[in-house]
Amino acid sequence: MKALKIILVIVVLSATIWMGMNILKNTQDTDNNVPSEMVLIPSGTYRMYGDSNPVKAFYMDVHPVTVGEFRRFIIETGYKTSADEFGDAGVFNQSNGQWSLKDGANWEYPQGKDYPKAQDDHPVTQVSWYDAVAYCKWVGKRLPTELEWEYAASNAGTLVDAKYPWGTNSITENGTYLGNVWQGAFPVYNSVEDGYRTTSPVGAFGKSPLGLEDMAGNVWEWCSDWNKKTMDKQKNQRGGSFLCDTKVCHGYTIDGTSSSTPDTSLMNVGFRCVKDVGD
Ligand SMILES: [Ca+2]
Repeated sequence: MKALKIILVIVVLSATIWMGMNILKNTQDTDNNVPSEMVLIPSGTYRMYGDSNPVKAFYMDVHPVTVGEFRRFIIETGYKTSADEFGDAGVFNQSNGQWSLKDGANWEYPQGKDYPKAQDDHPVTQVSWYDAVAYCKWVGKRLPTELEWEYAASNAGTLVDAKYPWGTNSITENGTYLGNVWQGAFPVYNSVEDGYRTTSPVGAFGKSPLGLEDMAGNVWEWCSDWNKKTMDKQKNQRGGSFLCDTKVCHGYTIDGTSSSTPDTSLMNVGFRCVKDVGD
């Protein structure tokens, strides 16, 4: 009888330990520690510019940093953006198709003070690379490398033959646009078939399979690294913007690229942050 009790205790203890180990394993697999409003991008290998690169797992913001989020940063830190230091920023005139530096244009008034304020749920623009780095640091994050950005856009390397982060080669599905880009004759006629002449609220066009929003169109996004084609004079940008027309600028593909000097602020460039797993 005593032996039977001992066997029973051993069986119960073993079952408890086994269940505990499985709960621990499942917790690790699903990563319940994903920060709010971020997505876990799993580790893997990704080919970019002809080289195969290992990529460590990281967390990425679901959407570009919004005007509302950036406002909190400005209010709480008193930070002065590059555009506010210079007193002007780059604005694109959709009537004549010209870029120019416009007095007073900044993160709050991306088209200048004679246009309405940017809405809180839209991606912040008119931010330099320095501004983007300062914001990410303030929230305990960092900018993604170009490799990390493209790897995330490709759904962690699983989209092999797709041009776009949603997994197909078409910008529309059943007649509905899947990203905020330019329709019409760039640069002078924007037919606004997708509903937005400039920026759109983050997430208005749905999520990628990994759960990321606005990885194509809406605004270009700063990356952390220097652009090799410009001999390290400019910083990389990814994702394309509302000014991208398929016939002229096809930047909103997974591998579409752009770059600007780090002090540049433009009305179609924003950013999102990433964070290392375990930080
Ligand atoms: Ca549009």
